[in-house]
Amino acid sequence: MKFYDCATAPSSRLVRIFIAEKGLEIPTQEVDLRHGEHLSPEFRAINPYGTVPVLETDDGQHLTSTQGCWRYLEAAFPEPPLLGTTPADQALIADRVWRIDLDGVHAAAEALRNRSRGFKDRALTGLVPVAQIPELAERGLARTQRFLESIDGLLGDSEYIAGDSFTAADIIALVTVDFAGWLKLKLPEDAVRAQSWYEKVAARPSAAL
Ligand SMILES: N[C@@H](CCC(=O)N[C@@H](CS)C(=O)NCC(=O)O)C(=O)O
Repeated sequence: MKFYDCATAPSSRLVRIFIAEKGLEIPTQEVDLRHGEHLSPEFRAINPYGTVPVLETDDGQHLTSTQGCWRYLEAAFPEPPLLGTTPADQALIADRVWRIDLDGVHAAAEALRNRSRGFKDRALTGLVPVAQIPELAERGLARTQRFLESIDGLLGDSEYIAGDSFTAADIIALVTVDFAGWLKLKLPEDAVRAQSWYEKVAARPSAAL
C-alpha cells in the first residue's frame, strides 16, 4: 500500500488520523499542493481528479476519496472498528459523517477557497479553473459557524459524536473544528459538551498528525 498525503490538507488528515488509529504504518508520499504537483501529468495518472488523499492498494487500485480510503482500511484491518460493527452503528456513523462533511468540511472549504489569494481561480478542486465568488466566502463562513454551534446537539448525552466510542465521525468533526480555526472560527464558549469532547479527542496521539 502507499498513501499520497499533503501535510496541510484537511482531507488527507482525515485519512492520516484513521491510519494512526488503526495502528498502521503505510509508506507515504507527500504531494506538494502549494506548487501544483497534484495537477502534474504524473499525479493525474494516479488521481485524474487532482486531489489528495489517495490510497494505492497492494493490487494497484487507486482510491481517490476519504470515504473510499476509510472503507478499504476498515475492511482490510477491522480492529479497532472506526466505521461501526452493528447495522445501527454503521448507519449512524455514516449519517453523522455525511452531515459533518456537508455542513462542516464543505462549508469551511467554501469560505477559504473563495477568499484566499492562494486559491485564486481555484475556488473548486479539479482541473478546470473556477473563479472565486466573495459572496460564497461569506456564506461559507456563516455555514461553518452554524456547524460549530451544532456540535453540542450532535453529541447529545453521548461521549462521542456517534455514541459511546471513538469513530470516524469524531475524526471528521475534529478535523473540521481545526479547519474552522484557519478561518478564525471557534466552538462557542458556552458549548460545554462540545468543548469537553474537543479536549478529549484533540488529546489523542493521532490528533497530533
Ligand atoms: N471529498 C474529497 C475532497 C478531497 C479534496 O478536496 N482534497 C483537497 C485537499 S483538502 C485537494 O486535494 N485540493 C487540491 C486543490 O486545491 O486543487 C475527499 O475527502 O477525498
